[in-house]
Amino acid sequence: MPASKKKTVKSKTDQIGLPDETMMGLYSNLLKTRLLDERFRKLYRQGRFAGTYFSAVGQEATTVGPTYGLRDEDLIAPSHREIGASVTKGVPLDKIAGQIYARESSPDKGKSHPCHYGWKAKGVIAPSSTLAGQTVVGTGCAMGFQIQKKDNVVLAFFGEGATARGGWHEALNYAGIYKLPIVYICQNNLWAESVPASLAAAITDFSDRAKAYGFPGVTIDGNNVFTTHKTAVEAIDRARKGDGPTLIECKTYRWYGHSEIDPADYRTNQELEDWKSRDPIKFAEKTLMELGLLTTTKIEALVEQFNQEIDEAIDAVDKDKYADPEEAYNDVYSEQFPVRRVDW
Ligand SMILES: Cc1ncc(C[n+]2csc(CCOP(=O)(O)OP(=O)(O)O)c2C)c(N)n1
Repeated sequence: MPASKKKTVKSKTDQIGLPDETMMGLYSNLLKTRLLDERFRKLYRQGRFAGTYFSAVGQEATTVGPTYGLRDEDLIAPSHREIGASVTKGVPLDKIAGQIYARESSPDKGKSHPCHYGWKAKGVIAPSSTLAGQTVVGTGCAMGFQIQKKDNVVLAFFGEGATARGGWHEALNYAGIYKLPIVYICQNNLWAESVPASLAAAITDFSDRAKAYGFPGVTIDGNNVFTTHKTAVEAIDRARKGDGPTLIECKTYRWYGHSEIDPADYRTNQELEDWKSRDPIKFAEKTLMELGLLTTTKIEALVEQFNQEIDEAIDAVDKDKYADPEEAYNDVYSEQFPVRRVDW
């Protein structure tokens, strides 16, 4: 065969197309998110904090990949399962744990749900309890960036169930018209509580919804962190250049119930086992080991380091006191709420 016709076999690194440092950074954030998430599940079961806990175990690559490499000034508009976005954006672990424990030092002074992670200094907007609420707020923030002529972007996260909400469609329609700098990331984990995706929409690929609003939609493997990162980077570049939004649908799966109080008995063991065999962490580990970037010893060292950071963060918030009840009135309105005490 003439030299010019020879097939060049690309190395694995070339196939992935990411620098070693980026691949390792992605993996570290995946691992830290998994360890933190599993720890919160355990603490909830021990009765150490109130409410419930929404685990994102199994879906970490959908949040870590897109968030990795963002600027502090770029914004995250999260829903209830984006612990990985906060970890990757660099929100201090004691702020994340503070939210879980609803203590005085928590970002919202204990007002909201344990999994409503927000932290202004790192550009994570506090989530809204109303599904897709932060898709609307995030779209407004993207409009703000455009008006201010800033080349920052917003990443808005939600589940496939939330895409049925009216506000979600209005937000995407608006963003399409004005070519706003926003990337919409749908985590299609097949279930919205106990409602299967097939009963929430008559389409299989939720990225199809983008067609109606005049911008690109793409469906990807949400358990491959290298894919979620690369796809998001392309969409983020488009958004920064003023070319408008992208809708990325990540096919993924949550391993546990909707929250810790849900036994998830509406799904089959087979379905769960199939998805567990596609664990995003194990996939990244296998890839990095094949590339010679990771060893079992290195993994053990990272686990030890992250567990220590998690221990320290939890010890700190555990000792903290609950916020004064009057904090409920603060940071709610732009001006101080006039009523300081209510006698019930
Ligand atoms: C408007 C509204 N309806 C219902 C709820 C209660 N609720 C919270 S999460 C959830 C399921 C959301 O499913 P999906 O959007 O697919 O996200 P997932 O939980 O699967 O990550 C529901 C029904 C809510 N918060 N807001």
